[in-house]
Amino acid sequence: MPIVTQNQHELAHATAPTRLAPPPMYQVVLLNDDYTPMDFVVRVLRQVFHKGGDEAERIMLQVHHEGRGVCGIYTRDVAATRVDAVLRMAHADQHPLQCLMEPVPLV
Ligand code: TYC
Repeated sequence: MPIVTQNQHELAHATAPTRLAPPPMYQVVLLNDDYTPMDFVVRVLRQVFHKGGDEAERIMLQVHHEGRGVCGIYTRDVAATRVDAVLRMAHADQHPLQCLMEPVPLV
C-alpha cells in the first residue's frame, strides 16, 4: 500500500491542473526608410510572414506611406525569430530595413 505523506498531498494539490493565462502577444513592426527597394520588402513579407502577394504589397505600401506597419502578431519567441529573419535578410542584401517587436497595445 503506498505511503502518501502530508507533503505529497500538498504538492499534488498545489500542482493540480489549472487553466493557464494566454501568453503575452507581440506584434512585429516594419519601419520605413528611403533606401530599401519596395520589391525587397514585399519578398520579406512573403518569405518571413507567409503573406500572399496582395497582402504583402498592402503592408509594404502602408509602411511606405505611414512610416510603420504590423506584419503579424505572435508569441514572444516566434516574434523574436521573425525579427531576426528580417534583419538577416536585410543585412545580407545590404539594405537598411528595420524591424522590431513590441507588446500588442491594450486597444
Ligand atoms: N520607402 C521605400 C522606398 O521608397 C520602400 C520601403 C517600404 C522601405 C517599406 C521600407 O519597410 C519598408 N523604396
